[in-house]
Amino acid sequence: MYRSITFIYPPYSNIYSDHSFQAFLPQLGILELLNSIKDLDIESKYIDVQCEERIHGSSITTFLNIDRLGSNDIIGFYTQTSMMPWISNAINTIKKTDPRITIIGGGPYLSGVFEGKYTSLAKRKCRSLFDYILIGESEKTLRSFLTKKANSHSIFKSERLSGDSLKFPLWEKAEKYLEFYKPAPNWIKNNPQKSLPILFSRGCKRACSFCLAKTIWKSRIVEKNTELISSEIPNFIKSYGLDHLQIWDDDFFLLEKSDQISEIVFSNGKSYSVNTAPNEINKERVKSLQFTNCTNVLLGVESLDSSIQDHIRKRVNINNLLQACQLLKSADIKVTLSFIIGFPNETMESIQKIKDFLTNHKDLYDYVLLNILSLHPGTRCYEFVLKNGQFKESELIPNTARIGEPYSLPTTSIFNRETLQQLQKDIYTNFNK
Ligand code: B12
Ligand code: SF4
Repeated sequence: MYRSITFIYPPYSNIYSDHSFQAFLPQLGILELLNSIKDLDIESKYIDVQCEERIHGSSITTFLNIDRLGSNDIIGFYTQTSMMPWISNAINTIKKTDPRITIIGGGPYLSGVFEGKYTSLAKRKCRSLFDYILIGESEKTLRSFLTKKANSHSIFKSERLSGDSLKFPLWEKAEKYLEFYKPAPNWIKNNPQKSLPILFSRGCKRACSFCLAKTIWKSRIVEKNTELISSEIPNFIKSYGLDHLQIWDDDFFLLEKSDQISEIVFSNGKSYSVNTAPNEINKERVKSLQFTNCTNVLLGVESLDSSIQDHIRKRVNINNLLQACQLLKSADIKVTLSFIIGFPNETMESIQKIKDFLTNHKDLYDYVLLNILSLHPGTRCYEFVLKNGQFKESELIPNTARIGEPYSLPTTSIFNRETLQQLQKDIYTNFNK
């Protein structure tokens, strides 16, 4: 039986780091895992490396000093593609310092590698790095792993939870980091509220070619049950003295319970923000958002080029976008537009379409988010790039040479990484208010 486990949320995102948008959000999945094992007799901890570095001003080397981590039977890593160079370095350091520690991993990157195709090299690398790997939703699997002690298999496929067992996260484990958990600073500056992120579901019905949602959660959406939602929202608001809930579900309007959620947050006298796609916005929905005090809507647009839209299968066009922005702005709801650049068929013209929209319609949005595409193993976009011979798999696998900088590979030969970063910087600087 294991006695102690520490979960690590590694640093590095592709969010442009010099820009004022530095979102410190907790890793909700880890907080939910901690919730699922809190009744076991196991000491559990949550470490957010980026926050720790802010608190202690430490570097990766001091952070990895085992004294800081304390004694652990198990160290568990959340994995994202962009974090893999840091993680592999961290694991090698931990193994050298104390080889008795069991290293486990879970999260999007590992799920993509073991559920996707064309990833034999990544599989081999991951198998040698982690002692045990849990793929997909891990609550049930982690419990049996911790209590039964692992068997001889090193890869565990997780079972899905039902809506009854989806709890709100165990925030107490992250309380020391709360001051860092912010949405975009603009929201804070213009509207200093106490807000925390939350999810009511897992999964997405859509299957955009660059996204891992389907690989991790399958295409069925599992939502929290109504009783849990009605009892947990008020408790959550009360426990943390919240003014605002950031609802981070992949697409709020794909939830069957979206109306109920809005009403419950509203009846507790609080405001909220949601993410969705422009083609989900209509008059009736905007009316209901306005009535229930939804103050911010993030629209996932990705691209304004029709051939890229066909490729990624998001099915958004400029007319949807214009109409959605007009409806939201006329209801006095703040609009964040989220784009991605660096798709396999990206051109300077396709990026120009984003710039033109932002220049010509300044009154229709408030904030812009623009990320450079990272190719994630397990996605159709990754397979497409490999099949077309744009890159070899060995070039796509994160390697330790990139420690210290966000990992993102340009997926088209006409843009190198620096050009994409410069374009990203220009758009952030010119279009965020
Ligand atoms: C909210 C969100 C964000 C937020 C906050 C991220 C955060 N701190 O959690 C913001 C806006 C900051 C963000 C930024 C980015 N994100 Co994001 N984000 C999400 C989103 C929508 C929800 C994350 C979440 O809470 N999921 C729900 C929880 C319950 O699931 P989970 O995190 O996967 O955890 C479960 C399991 O994976 C597993 N598990 C997780 N960790 C561990 C560890 C162990 C040891 C074990 C056993 C199990 C385990 O158990 C958990 C409980 O079931 C996901 C999509 C999605 N639906 O998951 C994308 C997603 C995670 N993001 C993604 C990306 C690419 C990014 C960015 C790199 C974008 C960019 N280019 O800038 C940055 C990276 C920032 C960063 N350092 O995290 C990708 C990651 C793909 C990949 N292979 O890396 C995802 C999957 C979306 C996609 N496109 O496919 N993101
Ligand atoms: S709508 Fe969002 S979460 Fe759903 S598949 Fe597309 S990018 Fe992923």
